[in-house]
Amino acid sequence: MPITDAMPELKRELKFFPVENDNPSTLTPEQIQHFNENGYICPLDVFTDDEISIHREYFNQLMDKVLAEGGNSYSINGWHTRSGGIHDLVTDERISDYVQDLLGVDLICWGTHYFCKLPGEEKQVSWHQDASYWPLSPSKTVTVWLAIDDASVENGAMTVIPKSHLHGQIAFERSTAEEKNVLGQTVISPEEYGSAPVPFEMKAGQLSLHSDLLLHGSEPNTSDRRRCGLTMRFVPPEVKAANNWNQRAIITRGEDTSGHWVHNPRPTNE
Ligand SMILES: O=C(O)CCC(=O)C(=O)O
Repeated sequence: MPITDAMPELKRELKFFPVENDNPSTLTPEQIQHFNENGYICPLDVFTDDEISIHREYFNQLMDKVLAEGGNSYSINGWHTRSGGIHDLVTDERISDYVQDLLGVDLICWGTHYFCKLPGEEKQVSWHQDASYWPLSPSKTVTVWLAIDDASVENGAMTVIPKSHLHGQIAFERSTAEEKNVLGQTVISPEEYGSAPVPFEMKAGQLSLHSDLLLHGSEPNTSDRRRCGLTMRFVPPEVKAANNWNQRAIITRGEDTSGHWVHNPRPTNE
């Protein structure tokens, strides 16, 4: 299948924009150079064991509710506008400090999604570029992947192809049923687009940062340990969204200088 345009009413500019920041406040210049050259930074420390265990307990309660309603461990998608606990994570100053060094002083979070692989689960996340799924332009989303549980190769850590973000949009196919893909697209032969795959092995409470053009995916969880991560998607105000995706935003730092994004305050009715 050829590359399709997820955003017919707005022509998308899909290429990597290197970060230019000579005076980072939290990341080191070497980490920013690594992001530009490889498309990611991993791992970074954020939450203590005590802090992340509170966020884990919060997720456990959300998931109990979702499972009781017939959902599954991937159903908690886009809940940042209705869930105080997720709102608190995306507005955490330590996370904003990291993201600010890549995207600037004005930050918008437009999406969140828990990817929770249960012990022994057969589902995978097939190789993909986030930007191919999203009606956004230009391709400047940085994803924070926060480890809610420890992530290792055995329990299906997210794995990336370094340098693949430098190829612009890469052709993909619709995933087959046999793949058991959590999502819907598959890039064939990812190894052609960068260096050897790197698994993001992390301790709970650590996070990674990746470009929306970086090829990544994850294998089934062959262990008896759950692997849950929360993705949080951040953009600078210049990024525009189609399909009303601008309605789901939280301005997490600074202001929306474009006036495009609709800010959702912390929900009070949880
Ligand atoms: O958590 C995973 O296994 C995949 C996450 C992912 O695909 C993403 O962050 O876009």
